[in-house]
Amino acid sequence: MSDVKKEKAVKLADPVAASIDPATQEMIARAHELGVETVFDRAVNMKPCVIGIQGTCCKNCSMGPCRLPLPKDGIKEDDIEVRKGLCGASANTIAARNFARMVAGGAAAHSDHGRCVAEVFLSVARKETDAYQIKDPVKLRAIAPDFDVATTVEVDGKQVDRKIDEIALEVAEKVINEWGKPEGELYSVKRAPKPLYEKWKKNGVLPRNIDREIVEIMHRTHMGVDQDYKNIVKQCTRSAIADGWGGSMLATDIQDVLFGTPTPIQSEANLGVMKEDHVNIIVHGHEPVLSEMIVAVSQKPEIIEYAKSKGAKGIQLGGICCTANEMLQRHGVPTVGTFLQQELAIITGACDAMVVDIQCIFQNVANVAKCFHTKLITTHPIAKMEQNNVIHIEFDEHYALQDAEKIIKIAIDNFQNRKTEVMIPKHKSLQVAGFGVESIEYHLGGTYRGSYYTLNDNIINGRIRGIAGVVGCNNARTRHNEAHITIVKELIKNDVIVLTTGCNGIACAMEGLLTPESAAVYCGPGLAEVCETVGIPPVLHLGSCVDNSRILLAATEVVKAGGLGNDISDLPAAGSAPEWMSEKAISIGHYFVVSGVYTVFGLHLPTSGAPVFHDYISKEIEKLYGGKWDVEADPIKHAQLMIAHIDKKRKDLGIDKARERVLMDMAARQALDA
Ligand code: SF4
Ligand code: MSK
Repeated sequence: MSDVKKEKAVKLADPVAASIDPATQEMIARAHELGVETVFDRAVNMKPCVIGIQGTCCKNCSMGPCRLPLPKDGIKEDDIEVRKGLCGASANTIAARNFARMVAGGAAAHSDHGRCVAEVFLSVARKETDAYQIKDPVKLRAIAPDFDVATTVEVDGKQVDRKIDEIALEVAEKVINEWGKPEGELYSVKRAPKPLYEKWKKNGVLPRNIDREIVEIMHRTHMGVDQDYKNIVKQCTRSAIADGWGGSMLATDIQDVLFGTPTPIQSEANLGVMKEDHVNIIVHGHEPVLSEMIVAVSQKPEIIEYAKSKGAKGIQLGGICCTANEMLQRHGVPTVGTFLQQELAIITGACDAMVVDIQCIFQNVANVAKCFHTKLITTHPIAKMEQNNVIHIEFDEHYALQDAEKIIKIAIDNFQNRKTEVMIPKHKSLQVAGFGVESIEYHLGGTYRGSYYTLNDNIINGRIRGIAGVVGCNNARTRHNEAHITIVKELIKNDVIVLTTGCNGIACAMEGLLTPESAAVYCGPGLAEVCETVGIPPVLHLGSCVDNSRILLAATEVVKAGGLGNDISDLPAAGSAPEWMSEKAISIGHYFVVSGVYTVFGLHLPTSGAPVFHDYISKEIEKLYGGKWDVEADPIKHAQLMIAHIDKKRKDLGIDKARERVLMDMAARQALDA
């Protein structure tokens, strides 16, 4: 049936060693039974390149690849003179160039996603499409001032609200300009705490426009251009800020305006959400522009009737990766799985169509789909596949509903073509997702003060020890979900509240950590008390990869609420990507770091072959921005590093001993600030 049986001496993954998740283990075993190869098998058969892991292989010109492994006896004083590429590039230069190119790749992915959403918003504002509407005019009015767009106008000497259509058009034109405006700086960098903005200004890293910063990385890392690792890091800092505080933040804001700002919503997660007697449509990727339409069309009575006419009981939508997070946070569509479960969803035999847009899609899903009846549909002009079983239906926002209907009908028509016995694992968990800056304020803010004061008070009195942003992918080089779950459990056990996005959010959902009830089971007494009092989970799911911008803005709100210093770097907070794999993760990590966050990555960082460069981003950079990189593969040590950092910040703030709840008045807050 597949490649596995054809090839000789191919090792198969041990399901239990490959994942902590029982549904995943069952499906890996099922794949072996059916002879279908998955990423877990490929990971045991192909070893990664050691020099690539160290970050010191350069292929930026055809005199290379030049490979500079770390000498077994360590580096010497004259390292940059003796360990070098044909052009003389040192290990530091090569590792910094590779690192910067990863930031460029990640920033480009997030920001091009943002551009696509901004283009749809402009079409809506220009009334060129009626498939989308402005679902959250309140959010549009709230963000308009960030773009110097007035929300009121003077009439007869009085200020009255401007029409929402006028605001939309003006904001849309300003937003689309952020990718290529010829002068000035990005509007949204001013949303950062003032001291952070001043640090960026002083260090010359304020982004000018989004595209330019990415292009400049590609130029500066071309053969024979920038050869000073510190100067290269400066540019990747500017590009990372253009991602987190630019392209990603714009994507999040405009998606909220168009599709609605998420509010907490209940759903389920894991492969067990698929239903044997329903048409199962799985949407995978990142951009909600398509998935919003799929959700809308799948709920139409005539479409449900059509599904029934083909023998199905209904339509079951499900998501994988960040499209899952987008559909979950706004509509409660259940999550089928993380990045590493995409092939497994097809192997259930019940996936009638997998619809993909952009990012994190394995090319091998096409090979797996060939073994089943599954229709694999690509929808984005920049993301096609070479296999001949893939259908391409290019999604056009001007005909959004028609395109979505066409796709859903293909899935429905395919329901009767199932050929392999269906096996859907029973495992699924309840989850509450859909948190954001606004809903954290609602749940954890004082009702009469309407801000983050209650959260801050609970941090000051020690019930909440600190805040962790734990995000990012899965990686087949490590046991699926093990580091995600171990780290998050260790943090909440120690009263650290966790903000999550991306595949970490999905992993936590699968483990049942996104329910308020989990607080009593897994949290330390302080965090458990807060969660039980306000009815929130100890792990707050803030959405997709671009929604890491929500974490930046939530941290900014905590700073604004007072009592915890003047900048993000003063907060008892830390970041983590336990099982990272993508270039986007490196861009996110870097914008966390240069926003003042101590950020720990699991597995390894592609910097170990250049210890001087590694020291720069993991030590010296803290003096410039207040945050720094760290790397720790052991999940308990990883969490403990974060907790130690949080405790250090508590000590610096003078709140390390204040374990009893003290109601803070303004004078007390100011005294803490002083
Ligand atoms: Fe080698 Fe220099 Fe070319 Fe890189 S740019 S491949 S180090 S010669
Ligand atoms: S989907 S980038 S594997 S988090 Fe955003 Fe998951 Fe990482 Fe893709």
